Amino acid sequence: MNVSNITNSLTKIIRDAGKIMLGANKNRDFDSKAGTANFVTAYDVAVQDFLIKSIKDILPEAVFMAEEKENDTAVLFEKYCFIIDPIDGTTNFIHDYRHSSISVAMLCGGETVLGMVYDPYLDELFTAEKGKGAYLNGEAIRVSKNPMELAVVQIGSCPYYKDEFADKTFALTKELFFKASDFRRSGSAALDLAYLASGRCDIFFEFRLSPWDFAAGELLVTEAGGIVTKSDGTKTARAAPCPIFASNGIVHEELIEMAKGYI
Ligand code: LIP
Repeated sequence: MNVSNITNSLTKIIRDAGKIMLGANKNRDFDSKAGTANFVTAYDVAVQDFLIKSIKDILPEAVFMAEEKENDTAVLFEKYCFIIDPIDGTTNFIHDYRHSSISVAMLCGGETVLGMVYDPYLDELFTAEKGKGAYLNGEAIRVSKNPMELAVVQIGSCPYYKDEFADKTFALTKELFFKASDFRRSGSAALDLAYLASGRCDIFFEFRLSPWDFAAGELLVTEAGGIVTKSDGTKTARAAPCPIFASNGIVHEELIEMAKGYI
């Protein structure tokens, strides 16, 4: 199997999945999931079902880890495992806030070899293949060269785990606010990582993210020259949620030194 062949097929599949999001009517009925403020809509499920069917049509042996299904972490080490967030930024989607994305990563034997994050509202498709760089709609992208004092920091607020993470999230945000230029909170971790990869921001952190939130975006950042670790500077996980600390690389050591105060 040639990864680039999958990239070509997946490009059409993910854009077609985006049409499901754009076709959503104003009725964004949702169900609540575990935790606070954690929602799923019929569109999350429809996009996920479409992606899984379409990928299996081109790669019958594919297996999946996805947000809106029961998952067995053993699939992560299969020959072709796809990690899917059908709508990253579901709360934004429910509010018709128009900043949500579809995130798909492909792992071969546990290694991420392909990542795609698609924003259907702006028709922006961020892609990366392991060792081949990162791209936005086919144009090469790179992380910024900004030092800390010029950095724009994207934060994730762990809204499903407010009691556990609110204090440290906003304390670290305040510390960064005084050392960097400013902060943003978009509501889509996958797009935050894609924006970091394209130099639109310089730091992203969230103290708890699931693999489907970041698996594709992490490859975008590293292929664009950035660094992604846990809050202690160690390698990220795929089998369980973990903290995600990403940067343009220039400010990573300083970021992780600051994070030590909040582990
Ligand atoms: C969301 C992320 C967001 C994070 C939320 C949630 P979802 O993904 O994109 O940045 O703060 O906790 O994980 O649940 O909308 O796919």
